[in-house]
Amino acid sequence: MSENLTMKIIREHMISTADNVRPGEEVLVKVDHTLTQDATGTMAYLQFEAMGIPKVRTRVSVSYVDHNTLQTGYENMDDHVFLQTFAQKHGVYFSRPGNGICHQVHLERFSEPGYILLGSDSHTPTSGGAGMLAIGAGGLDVAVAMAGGPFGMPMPKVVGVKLTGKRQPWVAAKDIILEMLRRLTVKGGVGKVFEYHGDGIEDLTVPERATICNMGAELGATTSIFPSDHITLSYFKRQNREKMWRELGPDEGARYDELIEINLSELEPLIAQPHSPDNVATVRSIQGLKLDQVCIGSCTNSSFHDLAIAGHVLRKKRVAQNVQMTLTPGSRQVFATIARNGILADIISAGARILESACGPCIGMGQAPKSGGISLRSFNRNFEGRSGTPDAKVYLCSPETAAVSALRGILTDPRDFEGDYVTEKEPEVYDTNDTGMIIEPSEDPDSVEVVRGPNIKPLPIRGPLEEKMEGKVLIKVGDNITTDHIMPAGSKILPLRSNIPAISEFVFIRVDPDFPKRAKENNGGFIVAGANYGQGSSREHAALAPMYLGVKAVIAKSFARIHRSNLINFGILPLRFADEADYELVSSFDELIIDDVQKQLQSGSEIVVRIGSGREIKTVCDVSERQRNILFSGGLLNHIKHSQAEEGSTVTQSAVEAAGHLGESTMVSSNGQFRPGKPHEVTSSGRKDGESA
Ligand code: MIC
Ligand code: SF4
Repeated sequence: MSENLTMKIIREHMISTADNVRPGEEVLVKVDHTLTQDATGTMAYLQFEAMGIPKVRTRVSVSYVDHNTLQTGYENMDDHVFLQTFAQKHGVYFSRPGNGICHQVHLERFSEPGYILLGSDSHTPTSGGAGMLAIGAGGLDVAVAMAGGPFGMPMPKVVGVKLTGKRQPWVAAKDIILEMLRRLTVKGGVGKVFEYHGDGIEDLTVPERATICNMGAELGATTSIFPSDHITLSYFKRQNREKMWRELGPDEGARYDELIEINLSELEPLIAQPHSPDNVATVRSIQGLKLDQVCIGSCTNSSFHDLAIAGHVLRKKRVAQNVQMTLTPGSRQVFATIARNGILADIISAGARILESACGPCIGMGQAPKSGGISLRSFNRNFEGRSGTPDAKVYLCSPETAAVSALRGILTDPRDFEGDYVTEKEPEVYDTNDTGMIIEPSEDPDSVEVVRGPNIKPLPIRGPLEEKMEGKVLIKVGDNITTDHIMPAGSKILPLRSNIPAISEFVFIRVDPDFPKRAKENNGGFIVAGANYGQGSSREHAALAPMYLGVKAVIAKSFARIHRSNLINFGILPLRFADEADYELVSSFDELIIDDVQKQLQSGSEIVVRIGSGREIKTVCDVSERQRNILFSGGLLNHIKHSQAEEGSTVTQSAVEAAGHLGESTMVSSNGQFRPGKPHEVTSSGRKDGESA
């Protein structure tokens, strides 16, 4: 049967006895690469440490520092030093602060077609631009993968996205993904992988493909992927990693669960309006909007091409007086390249403020707009308050639209730019010297001491699932609640990521400032929500901190994938209204009771919830056997410990057992075996590099 690329990679990595896993049923896969960033990484490594395993068992694991780079107190550098020493001791590569945004650097220096990457960041799918199956997850899932355990996810449906035609000048890759969001919305990708194919993909370089895969996260998708073809090969050559390339694509006439077609010739510049990435309009239809800020950067749009086009537009010109403009190169490699060839000088002369290669304004780490300000950004998320200014209005567009608009001071369709569209050619070979910036694991791990500053607090763990759950509805929220609503980020809160008692004081504060106090006064309780609860980031703190405050269950119309797994991993029941209309029956502060929770969960997926007055509603807890056991134990870490105690086995084996079971062909990479740019022998499927799938 003609197979699509996604299914080829999943099939090769599947750890399962069942041949036919249907979409939605849990599938367990072996993980080849992991990545973490500093805001999720500290917790993930503490969890890995709790499993007692000395060295990661993946083919390659990388720890990046890119989020918490504004150091206004000791906390962030405490985390950086912990991460650096931990990586050296436990077999992990460490990408230093300043080396770039995790997704951009992973694409450049580590990506490998046909492999599975699991990252504790929702934009991990960026490496799908180079033919990887790259999936975002909570830190605990990544910790288990580093311990050699498989990753469980609902078997996705594979949607074929056929690109035809050719873009007009000034129409960017960003406009393709904005078109997807316009058509499908932030819920449209839940449970799906988007696989791009068709003649139109010839029109896209790897970094452009990566932009599309990156922002596929905003569709709620499991991931997005492009084939690995001659365009991928030319990118790998520029990265001095030609030997790590292999050709990989769907079979001729491959079958997809659904099909979407986009004619690139008909596309025009698009923009996402406040406060959701799917609130898409044409730039033309709202042009003229007066701007206060323009930011180019983030893991979506900070590649060489993105900055080169900005340089071309800004050359010998000045940014409008009413606009503050910032520019963030995605990586040191990109930064060095534009510095050497003069593009950076053009951008500086135009008056843009240059920021270090990191997430920066995208996550509210500085550069908050003025009050009520209008900010135009080449980023991927514009949730209310995320910029650091509660009443700012953030619009998302391509670097092309951003640069042209920065000059005029008003939102402008880039096709109205007075000059030609000139794309600077990518360098034949980038600066690929990683020495000292990507630090290799120590060859003498015993001699490395892991440094823990006062910001590193122990991990809180919940007790096992109770017999009966009762408590108040602590908050009732609507549809599309993001993890930024639940656990905000920004420069004040992000430094507390490794200190759960402190960060829990901020849960839901932008929605209801009294939430933490109320949760504590009531010894926890329930959250009631609409559809797509927990969309957006992968931050497990949006489950972990509510768990710390005593939240027992979330009852919602539906959940976003990563957040739902995070809830389970931390022992919070994710309950779905069996009848969505029942959402109306529950109010804030209602007393809810779930009798015999364990029995109910044991005997099926239906869980009956009593509302204080006596009325009953039916909810569904559709979890796999593995997830049910995790919930019984009160979370994944507890479950790992229980498995160990029961079997009397080593933590190493039981940690893996807890998450499923280990296939025979575990990938083992010894320290220093993997070198960016160097080929290596053993692949996850037992193939030799270079052999096609
Ligand atoms: C984001 O873009 O929201 C983040 C910050 O990168 C998060 C991760 C985090 O909260 O640490 C994500 O996308 O997963
Ligand atoms: Fe960083 Fe923003 Fe990308 Fe998240 S979306 S990884 S905060 S640049």
